[in-house]
Amino acid sequence: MKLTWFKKGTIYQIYPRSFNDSNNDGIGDIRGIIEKLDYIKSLHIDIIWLSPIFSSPNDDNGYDISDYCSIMPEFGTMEDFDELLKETHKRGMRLILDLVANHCSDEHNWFEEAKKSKENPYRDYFHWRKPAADGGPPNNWMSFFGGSAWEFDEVTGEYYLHLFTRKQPDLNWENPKVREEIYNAMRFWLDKGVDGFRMDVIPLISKRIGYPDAPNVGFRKIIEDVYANGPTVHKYLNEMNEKVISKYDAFSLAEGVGINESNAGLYVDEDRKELDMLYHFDILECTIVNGKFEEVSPFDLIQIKHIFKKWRDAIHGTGWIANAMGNHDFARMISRFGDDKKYYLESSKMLMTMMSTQNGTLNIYQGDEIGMTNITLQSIDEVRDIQSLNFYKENLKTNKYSKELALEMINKEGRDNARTPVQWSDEINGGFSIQEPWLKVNPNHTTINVKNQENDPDSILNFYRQILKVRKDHDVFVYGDFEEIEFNNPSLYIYKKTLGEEKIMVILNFESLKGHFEYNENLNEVNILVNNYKGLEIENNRITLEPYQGVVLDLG
Ligand code: TEU
Ligand code: CA
Repeated sequence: MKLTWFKKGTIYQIYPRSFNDSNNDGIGDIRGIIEKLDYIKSLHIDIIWLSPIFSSPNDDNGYDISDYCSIMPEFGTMEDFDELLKETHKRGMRLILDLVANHCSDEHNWFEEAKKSKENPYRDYFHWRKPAADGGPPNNWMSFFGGSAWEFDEVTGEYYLHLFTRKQPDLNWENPKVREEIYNAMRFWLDKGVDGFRMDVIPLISKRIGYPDAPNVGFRKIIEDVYANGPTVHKYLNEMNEKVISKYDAFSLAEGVGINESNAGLYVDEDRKELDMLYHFDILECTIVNGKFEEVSPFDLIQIKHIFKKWRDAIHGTGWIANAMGNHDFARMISRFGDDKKYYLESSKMLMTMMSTQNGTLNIYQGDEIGMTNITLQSIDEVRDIQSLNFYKENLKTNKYSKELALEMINKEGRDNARTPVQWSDEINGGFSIQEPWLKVNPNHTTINVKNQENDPDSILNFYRQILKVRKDHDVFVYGDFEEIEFNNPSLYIYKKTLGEEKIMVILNFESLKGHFEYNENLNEVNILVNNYKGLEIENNRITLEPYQGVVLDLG
């Protein structure tokens, strides 16, 4: 296994709209990010990933791009971006952008041309099909955000494909011109000195020939078997690597939607020269049985252990993954996996201890470093996310759930939870902006905020700093061989990791009760590297853990 800067690196994801508003118009922006670069650096971050910053009508907050080589005016100018890149590099960090190449905006010039006529030179940039015999959509494909994945276009009498909203038409990757356009956009940013890309829904770019109907199975299975992993996906990723990425000191991080442990290697095995790493959805979706808002299952530690194990095995020695417990598409990690009330501090730090000691690149999402929690929006008027709004609208038609319940479901799993403005201080709007922000600030900003935590040595923020520094100093955290202890223990997660002379043991208690663990060696003398409590009860070979206690012991 080759050791590289991006493998050992810690990635910090910024959702620019919600990060920091420098000109007080209620929307986060690039200058707002520049203001906070020293803060990001203080977390021992190596790589910053920016969610899309390109021109966009914002149907899906920038994931609907209308010009790949421009900056969204709300976020600033190209000069602002150049300065951000320069200032990031000056601090020894890297910057990657979010490449949304499966689809663009319906307001992109390509689509505006394409819909003019069947003969238009841009027509073939998209997927157009004749209506079915009854005039309905060409097949039964459903959009990720509800409703048919096909939209009828009156002018030419055909349907176009959109796996996301109707304002996000899918690009036709079979067309070499489309691929060249995307590669050129990549080159534009790489030539500026950008260090790589996070690749949005990249497994979806190749569509199945003949657009066959999806079978009647769960949506996740449909994604894997029908939407993702199409027949030409590897050919094009290989081409993209050869023609673009490999020419620069840059890397690619794939959003692994529809990728499972059996086909992951095809995307990230080093000798295949496609992508550098991927993050999978198994942890992120482990409580979601099928649909986003429905069938939520309780959190289960044994399941988490299985997921980490299966991914370690899948790519061991050949490929690489990134690990994430949260991002802009999911509710807040502490609210989903920890205890955001009584053991708020302890469980936040314990989860971070688990994440920082897993093999793989670590992905952190803005605000998780201060333990930001879910928000309770009071009415549908406060909801901003298109996925939640579509779910609500769809439900009004079907009346499957009461309006109150639908809002409750949105509050539990909706993406706005992760998108509320970052809480910098206890001031108005959490110090994000003086102007009313585009999405409500969590009222708990009066207690949960960066400023408070800066001054508190026991804060989540300072714990993140401490453990990320330890991770940086100990390669065993990232590359160590993993040995599972008491795998079937449903309350404790225990593992040893070894790399050369370095040897650590991680013990994590996932319960709000004390936990006990007996080891086959005397532990009295061991050095404690990380601990989310002040002390640790050790008696010879027996350890007693406090609720949600997590420790890393140095056995070396
Ligand atoms: O997400 C793709 C994706 O699979 C998500 O739609 C995911 O299933 C869902 O959000 C979980 O609730 C990417 C982006 O991360 C997301 O923000 C975009 O909306 C989407 O692609 C379309 O570009
Ligand atoms: Ca602004």
